[in-house]
Amino acid sequence: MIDAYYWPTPNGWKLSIALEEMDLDYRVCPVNIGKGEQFQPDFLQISPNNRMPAIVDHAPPDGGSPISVFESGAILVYLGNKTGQFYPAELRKRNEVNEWLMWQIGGLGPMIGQAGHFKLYAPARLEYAIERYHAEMSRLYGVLDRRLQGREYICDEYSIADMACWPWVITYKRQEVDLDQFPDVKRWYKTCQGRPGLRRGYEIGKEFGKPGGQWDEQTRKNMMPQNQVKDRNYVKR
Ligand SMILES: N[C@@H](CCC(=O)N[C@@H](CS)C(=O)NCC(=O)O)C(=O)O
Repeated sequence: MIDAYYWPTPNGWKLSIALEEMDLDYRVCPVNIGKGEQFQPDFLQISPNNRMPAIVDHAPPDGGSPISVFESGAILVYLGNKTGQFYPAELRKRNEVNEWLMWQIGGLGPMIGQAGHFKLYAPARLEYAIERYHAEMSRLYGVLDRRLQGREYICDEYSIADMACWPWVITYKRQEVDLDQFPDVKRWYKTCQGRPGLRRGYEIGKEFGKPGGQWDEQTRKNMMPQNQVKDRNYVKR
């Protein structure tokens, strides 16, 4: 049994999609990030970065005591290793999956996140920041589009790299990305969407509410480190 510390957001969906695609036994432990549950001491023991997703695997492959994992990329690698699914064992194939997984973790996710932040959530409209992150996001869409030319999935077969990237591309409409400019991303996006496991994963926790829309005062406090500096003295500078 795996405890899935989760909230339905792009990073959270990576976990729920992997759990469903890999047909794993799990239970959802909701972490309402808008309400600040990522700062609960028990959760910080598992995820010291005060971010979800995280997992606790009560039946780890080595048969030992439960293992906790934070960071979505580390979780996908852990689950790929545990199940032997969507994470090829062969050196060169695994290396490619690692490259594209790390590309998502270090690039696509954070840059789309910043683009969305300045476009949708910043208290003031900052043209420079909006333009900078929109341009970087578009560049990354272009990189993905070129990679997908002549390929069904990001690597030889559907893998944890697709599971990491797809939940960020979902946001394309709100991010004002014209998917017609990236025809191979568009085709890949729809191919992934046709996978029953991915669709089930995307539905997990939809009753908690989807991200987006306006943030209320409490959410702004919990989700913005600059407010945490003032209000909780949690983040120091
Ligand atoms: N690098 C982390 C990022 C996770 C992350 O940013 N999660 C967001 C939701 S998508 C979160 O928990 N936010 C809570 C907060 O900002 O305090 C990962 O890939 O797991």
